[in-house]
Amino acid sequence: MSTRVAETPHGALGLSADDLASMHRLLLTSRLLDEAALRQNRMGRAPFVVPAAGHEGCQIGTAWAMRRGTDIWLPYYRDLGIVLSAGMTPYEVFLGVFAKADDPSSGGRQMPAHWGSRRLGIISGSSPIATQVPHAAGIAYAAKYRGEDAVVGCWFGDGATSEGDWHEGLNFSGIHRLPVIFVCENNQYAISVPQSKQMAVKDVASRAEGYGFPGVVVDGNDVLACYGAMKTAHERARAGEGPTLIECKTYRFMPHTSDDDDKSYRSRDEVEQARVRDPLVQFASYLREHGLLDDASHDALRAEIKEEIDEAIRAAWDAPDPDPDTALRHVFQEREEEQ
Ligand SMILES: Cc1ncc(C[n+]2csc(CCOP(=O)(O)OP(=O)(O)O)c2C)c(N)n1
Repeated sequence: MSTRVAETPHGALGLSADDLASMHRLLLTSRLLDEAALRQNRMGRAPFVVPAAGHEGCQIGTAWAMRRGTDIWLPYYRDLGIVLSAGMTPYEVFLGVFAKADDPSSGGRQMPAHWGSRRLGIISGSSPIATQVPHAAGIAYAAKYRGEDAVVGCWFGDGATSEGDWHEGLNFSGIHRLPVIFVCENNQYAISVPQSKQMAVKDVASRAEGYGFPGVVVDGNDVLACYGAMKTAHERARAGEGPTLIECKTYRFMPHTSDDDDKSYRSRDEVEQARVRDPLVQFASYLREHGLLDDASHDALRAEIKEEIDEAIRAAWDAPDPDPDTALRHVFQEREEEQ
């Protein structure tokens, strides 16, 4: 006898089987794209990549509560799953990886993974961590002031919460009850520095109390739990009740970047233990339990996405490089005829 949708955990959250299929596609696209980008780096074709593997559950889970075209996205460098959810295509991601002229983030001028897209409402970020937090507060303030319906999503790591910018952004947002959601992807490390050397509290979420709004802890490897927390926060923001801080406990499976050697600060055993809780494996198990996935459909989906990624790599690799004469574009103001 089949379970009625409303009786399932996803049904209780208002998610349909189609929603779950789309979320699963995003999870797999993020993971396979991440692996492909690292291969491009090892082949000498991509100077620098930032792995996202392990974070997909909290990225796609939280992003799913956001509205494309209405809400504003402030991701950080590890947020491949966020920008894919916002609508960035694998081709656009690889334009950035290869620093091509049509890279939507910066026309090939920024480091890869410094996401931005005017079309999608993704606010371009800087390398200094946590600078997007006061930006998010300011954008949310503007939305509230203008009476716009936009909710601002702002993502960052646990290390970002050690920055003054982070505290200032949360404080301002709390005072003005702004429509902003702060999502901490707590992977327990800021490069090599473990959480215990960054803060004297167990949960980042507990810091929200100091700014006068709720802080919640969720299992960042549980896609539906992350979605549920973000959905509640989104409803609060739209109802004028102010910000929420969501802390997703997760883990980064790969080194910090393609230039990092994580063997110097964490054991292989620790990494293997964390992989047991892989958000993709858990989500696929959930789908199987509910009769929404089997081996054949999983294999077919993987093959289809791999082909899409291979094609994106081929097309992005062949795309034109930026014209050296435009190297200073977006750095200094240009005269009309130079643009
Ligand atoms: C203000 C500032 N200090 C230091 C750095 C160097 N840095 C780059 S990423 C990073 C770690 C950030 O860790 P976290 O916020 O936990 O995110 P994660 O990389 O773990 O996803 C550091 C220290 C920086 N970019 N900006």
